[in-house]
Amino acid sequence: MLIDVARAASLLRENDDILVLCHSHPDGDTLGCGFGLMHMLQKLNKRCRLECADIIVKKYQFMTEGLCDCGDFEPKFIVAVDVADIKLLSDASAQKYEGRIDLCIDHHGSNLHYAKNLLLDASAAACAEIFCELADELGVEITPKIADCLYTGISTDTGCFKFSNTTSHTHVLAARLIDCGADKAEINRVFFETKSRSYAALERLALDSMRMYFDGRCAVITITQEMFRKSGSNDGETDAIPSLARQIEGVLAGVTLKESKDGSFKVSLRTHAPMDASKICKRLGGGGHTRAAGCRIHAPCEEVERLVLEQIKTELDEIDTTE
Ligand SMILES: [Mn+2]
Repeated sequence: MLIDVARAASLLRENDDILVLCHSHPDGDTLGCGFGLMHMLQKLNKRCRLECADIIVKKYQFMTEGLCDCGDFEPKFIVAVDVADIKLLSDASAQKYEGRIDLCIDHHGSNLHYAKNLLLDASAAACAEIFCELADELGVEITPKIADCLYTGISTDTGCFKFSNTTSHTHVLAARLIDCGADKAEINRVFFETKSRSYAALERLALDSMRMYFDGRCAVITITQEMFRKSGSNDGETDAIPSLARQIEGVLAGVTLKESKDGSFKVSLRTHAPMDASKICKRLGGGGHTRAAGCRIHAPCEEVERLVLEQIKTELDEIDTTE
């Protein structure tokens, strides 16, 4: 059932022993919302715990400061944040929590309505935007720590306010978070101006792998497990890779094919107008936003690339005929 912010706030107020779920391969938005919500709930003296299927890398550690460990309780209320599809929690968690998620707070238009209650704002650039309003409805003051969490969500999901999803409202909310004490310069330095040496090595291999198609309108990058081994990098620091292909002049569709340990491929698609990334990924079993979407394909690399290129070609042909 679709609900509004006030209803979501009262559900959270009425319940206790709350489990907060973030999506696997966590990013700044899902963790900013997750930990931001944890801080809010603890201000309301609730017991809560956050769960994420993958390791949370060091740069997100600051979000946990000041939270207390509520121990291992049996959850009575389960909230998923920034999770469009229950499968994005991880296969194991999807099985475990199927039919049990009480509330989902999300900004993906492609949300599959798997939760009992869904607070959805597809116009929000980041899910964290919704949490600014939620804090007000909960009557929780936005502390500097909460501001840091939510600002990180907004900044990372908008590519530091550069992506087309950024609205004037995004800036208004970010301004408010700065007034509440968000450490904007430090957050943006860590997330946008800093690369680990292993990541820099991976980025070089990624750029070396780039192939161009369709008169330079599509660029494809492949990240293999072998590249992780060679560079010393890992899956936890690949957030910035998908935008690389789209940065090339003339590219409308930037594709990243990332090999998982099980041999399947996570496809990330970043587009420029008029290409609809969400539409293409939906046809391949995934989803996302208009300019940033993804899917997972269980097939060898060449086959994955062929399937994705086929869909992109269809879109390009359509664009050509409507022009
Ligand atoms: Mn998000």
